[in-house]
Amino acid sequence: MELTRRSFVKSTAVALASAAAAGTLAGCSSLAGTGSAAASGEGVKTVGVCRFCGCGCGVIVEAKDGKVVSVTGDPENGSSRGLNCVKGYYLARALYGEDRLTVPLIRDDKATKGTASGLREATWDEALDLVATKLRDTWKADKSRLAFWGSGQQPIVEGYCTAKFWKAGLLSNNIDPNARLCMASAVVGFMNVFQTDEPAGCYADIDETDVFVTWGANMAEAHPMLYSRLTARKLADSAVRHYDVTTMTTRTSASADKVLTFRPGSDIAIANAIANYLIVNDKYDHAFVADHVQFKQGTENIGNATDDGYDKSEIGQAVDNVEPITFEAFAARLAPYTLEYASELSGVPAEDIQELAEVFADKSRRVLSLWTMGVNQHNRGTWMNHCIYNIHLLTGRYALPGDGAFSLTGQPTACGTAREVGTFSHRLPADLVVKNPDHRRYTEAVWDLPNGYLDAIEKPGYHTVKMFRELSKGNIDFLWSAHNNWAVSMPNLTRFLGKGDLTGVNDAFICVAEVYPTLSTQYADVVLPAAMWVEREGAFGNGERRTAVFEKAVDAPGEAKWDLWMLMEIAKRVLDGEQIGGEDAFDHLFGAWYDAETAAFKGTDREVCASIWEEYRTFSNPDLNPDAAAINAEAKLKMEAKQLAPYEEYIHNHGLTWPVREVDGQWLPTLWRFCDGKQEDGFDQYGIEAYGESGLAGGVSFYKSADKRPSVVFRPWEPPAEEPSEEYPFWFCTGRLLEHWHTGSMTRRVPELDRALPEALLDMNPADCERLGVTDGDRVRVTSRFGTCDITVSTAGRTRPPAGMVFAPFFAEETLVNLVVQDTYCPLSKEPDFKKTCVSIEKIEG
Ligand SMILES: Nc1nc2c(c(=O)[nH]1)N[C@H]1C(S)=C(S)[C@@H](COP(=O)(O)OP(=O)(O)OC[C@H]3O[C@@H](n4cnc5c(=O)[nH]c(N)nc54)[C@H](O)[C@@H]3O)O[C@H]1N2
Ligand SMILES: Nc1nc2c(c(=O)[nH]1)N[C@H]1C(S)=C(S)[C@@H](COP(=O)(O)OP(=O)(O)OC[C@H]3O[C@@H](n4cnc5c(=O)[nH]c(N)nc54)[C@H](O)[C@@H]3O)O[C@H]1N2
Ligand code: SF4
Ligand SMILES: [Mo]
Repeated sequence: MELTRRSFVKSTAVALASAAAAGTLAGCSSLAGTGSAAASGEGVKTVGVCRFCGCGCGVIVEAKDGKVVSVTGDPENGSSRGLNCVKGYYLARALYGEDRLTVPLIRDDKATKGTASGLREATWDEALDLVATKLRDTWKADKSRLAFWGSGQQPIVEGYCTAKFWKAGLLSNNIDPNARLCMASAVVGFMNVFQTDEPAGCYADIDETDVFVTWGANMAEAHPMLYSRLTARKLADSAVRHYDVTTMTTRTSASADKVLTFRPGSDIAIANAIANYLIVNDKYDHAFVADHVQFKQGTENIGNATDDGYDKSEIGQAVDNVEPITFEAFAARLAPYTLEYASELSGVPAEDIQELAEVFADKSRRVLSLWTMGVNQHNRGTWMNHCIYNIHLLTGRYALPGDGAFSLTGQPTACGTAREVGTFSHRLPADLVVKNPDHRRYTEAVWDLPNGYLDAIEKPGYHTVKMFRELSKGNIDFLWSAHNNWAVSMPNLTRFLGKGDLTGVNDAFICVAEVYPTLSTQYADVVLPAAMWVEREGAFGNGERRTAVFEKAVDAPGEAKWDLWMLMEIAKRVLDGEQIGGEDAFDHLFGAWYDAETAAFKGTDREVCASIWEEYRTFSNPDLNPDAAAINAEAKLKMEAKQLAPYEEYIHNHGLTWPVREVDGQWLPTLWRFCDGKQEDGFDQYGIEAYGESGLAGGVSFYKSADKRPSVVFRPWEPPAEEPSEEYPFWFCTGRLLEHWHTGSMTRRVPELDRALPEALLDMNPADCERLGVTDGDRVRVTSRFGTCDITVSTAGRTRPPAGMVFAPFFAEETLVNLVVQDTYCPLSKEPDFKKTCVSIEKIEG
C-alpha cells in the first residue's frame, strides 16, 4: 500500500513533467513562451496574471532582451476580459526599482537592527547555512519557538511546499499568513455557515445583478477592475441601483444611489434590523427557508481579544459554542432589532434602513452584496459575515446568478494559497484542518507519511497576532517571513517595535525573503533576495475561485533566487540526517522535484510547478488517490467540491474556476457553486443530478446530503472594542488607495504611481479641522492608547470621513500608522480590527 501511494504520486508527476518537456504544455497556449527565449533577446509574449489585488486580472507580458517591456490586459482571461487598473498597467516597472535586492545580506551586529545599515553582502551558501543552522537549533531545542509568516501573495506551489515542509517536515503548526489580517473572518464565516470555505458566486454576478449593496468595501480604490464592471452595469441599465453602506464617503460612494453612513461597528445592528423587518413583515422566502436553511445561535459576550491570555483557545472553539434553535426562537432573538433601534445605534435614518430591507424583500429584482475589510477587520468580523448571509439566506438570494453574497478577496492568491493550500496554523491543504483525525489521515496518505505521523500537529499553532505578541515577549527564537512586510503591515507595531526596546526582535533570529529593502529587512538578521513575479513561474487563485498561471518571462536580477529554491535549500540543510518512513526525510518530501546534491530542480520552472501541482491536486481529486477510501464520506464530498484540473489546462484556458470536473474528456470550470444548472454552462454539477440533463439554473442544491444545510446564526450587536472618549475622541480608520499596494514597497518604486500619490495624508472632516484649529497641510500627532504617529492633514483627500472620524492609508513607512492601530481581534477568526482605533489628534507646532 505504501508503495502504491508513493509510486502513484511519483508517476503522475513524472508523466506531467515529460509531457512538459516534450512541449505539449507550452504548445497548449498560443502565447506560451519560455524565460530562456526572452533572456536571449528574441522577444516573447507570455500569459500572466497581475500580482496585485484579488481581482486577479489576466495580463500579457512582453519581454525583450531579458527585460519586461510591456504588460497589457489579457482579453482571454475570464475574470477580467482584458481590463486592468493603473497598477496593472505599471506592473513591468514594479520589477525595476533601482534598489532591487540582488545579493544575500547578513547582519553581524544586532545593535544595528531597526536601521538601514548593518547588513553586509554574503554568499548564498553562507546565508543559507546560517538560516538553516538557526532554524535547526531552534527546532531541536523547542519547536514552539520557531515561526513562519507567509502571505496571500505567495504563489500556490510555493505555499504548498512551505506548508508541507513546516507541517510534515518540522511537525510544527507555527505557520500563518498575512491573510489572517485579511480573510480570516470571511473564512470562519464560510465554515460556520456553509461548512466549507468557498465563495459561491463569480464576477459575472456583477454583470447580472439589479441592485448592488456594498457593505464596507471601497471597490473603486481596492477592486478597480470589478468596480469598472459595477459602473458599466449601472450605465447599461438605468434601473440598476447601488446602496453603499459605509462608515465614510469614498470613491465607491460616487456610483451609489444612496449612501448609508453608519457609526463604526453598528453594521450588525443594521443587518439584524433588515432581517427582523423581513420576518416581521412576512417578506422572507418561506420555501427557501423550509428547503435549505437551519437556524442557530451562538455564545454571546465573547469579549475582545486585546490582551494575552484570552487567545489560548483554539481557532473558533471554546468561544463559539453554536446550538440549533427553531425559526421562532431565531425570530424572537431578532425582535429587539427594530428599525428605530438600529437607527439609534447606527445614526442611519430608519427609513433608509427600511428602504434597503425592501430591496431585499423585492423578489422581482436580483441583489448582490459585496464586502471586504470593513466587515472582516472587525472585532465581530465573523459575526458580521454571518449577518449578511442571514439576510441572503432568509430571502433565498444565494448562489444564483446576480443574486448572491460575495465576500471579495484582497490579495492575488489569498484564496489560492492561504486558504486552498492551507498555510494557516490550523489548516491542511484543500479545506482540511489539523484537529480532525480523518483529515490528518488523508494528508498522511497523500504525503506518504506513516500512519499517525501528523498527530504531532493536532493542535493549531500561533495565529499571526499571537505570533508577533510572542515575538515581542522574547518567546520566538526563529522567524522567517516571505511575501509580506510585517514591520509596516502588522497592527500595534508599538508592541514589538516602537517602545524603544527591541528585546524580542533582537532576541529572535529573523530571516526575511524580499525583493526590495523594507522596514522588515531592517529588522532582519539575514535578507534573502527573491525573484519577483514573472522572474519565475507561478500560479494564483483569485476571489472567484479562478486559478491562473503566470509564466516565467525573464530571469531574476543578480543572484536573486526563486523563493521555492530557498525553501528547498533550507529544508535540505535542516532535515539533513532525518528520516521519514525509513527514507531520507528531504527526499521523501521533495525528492520528486528537487535534487539535493546538485542543488537544482529536476526540470524547468514549468515542469516543477506542474509536478508539484499534480501532487497538490490529489488532495481534491480523491479518485486520483488510491487511498481515497481512507477518508470519510464528509471529507470526500468536500474534496470533490474543490476539484482541480491538470496544470496545463490552466495555461491553455488562461485560468479556470474550481471545481473543475472532467466531463467527456473536457475539463469544465464552475462559475456558480451550489447553483442548479448545466455544468457546461458553468453551473454546479449537483444541479444535473437534481434536475436531469435538461436542468437549467433555477434552484440551489447545497450538499448532496439533505441534513447539511447552511446555517442562519443569530448574532447580536455588541459594541466595538473601544469607543471615542474624552481622551481619544476620534475614530481612526485605515485602509487603501488606488495607486499603492499595501506597504508601498513595490508601487512607490514606480515613478508614475509615486507621483500620483506621493504622501499618506490624514483625511479629516472640515468641521473637525475647524474645531482643532488645523488646516490642510498641517502636521498633526495621532495618538491611541497603543502608540503614536505624525501625519499631514487633508480635507480634500480621497475619502470624506464624517465628523468624529479620520482616515489614513498604510502605504507609507515614514508615516507608520500601524504604530497607532490596535491589535484587538475578532475572537473567532483572530483577525485584527484595523478600522476602529480611537485616537486623539493634536497639531504639531512649528
Ligand atoms: N489599491 C489597492 N487595492 C487593494 C489593496 C491595496 O493595497 N491597494 N489591497 C488588497 C487587499 S489585500 C484588500 S484586503 C482589499 C481591501 O479592500 P477594502 O476593504 O475595500 O478597502 P479598505 O480601504 O481596507 O477598507 C475601507 C472600507 O472599510 C469600511 N469600514 C470601516 N469601518 C467599518 C465598519 O465598522 N463596518 C463595515 N462594514 N465597514 C467599515 C469603509 O466603509 C470602507 O468602505 O483591497 C485589495 N485591493
Ligand atoms: N493599518 C492597516 N494595516 C493593514 C491593513 C489595513 O487595512 N490597515 N490591512 C491588512 C491586510 S488586509 C493585508 S492583506 C496586509 C498586507 O500586508 P503585507 O503583505 O505585509 O504587505 P505587502 O506590502 O503586500 O508586502 C509584500 C512584500 O512582498 C515583497 N515581494 C514581492 N514579490 C515577492 C516575491 O516574489 N518573493 C518575496 N519573498 N517577496 C516578494 C514586496 O516587496 C512586499 O514588500 O496588511 C494588513 N495591514
Ligand atoms: S491591481 Fe487588481 S484591478 Fe488592478 S490590474 Fe491588478 S488585479 Fe486588476
Ligand atoms: Mo488584505
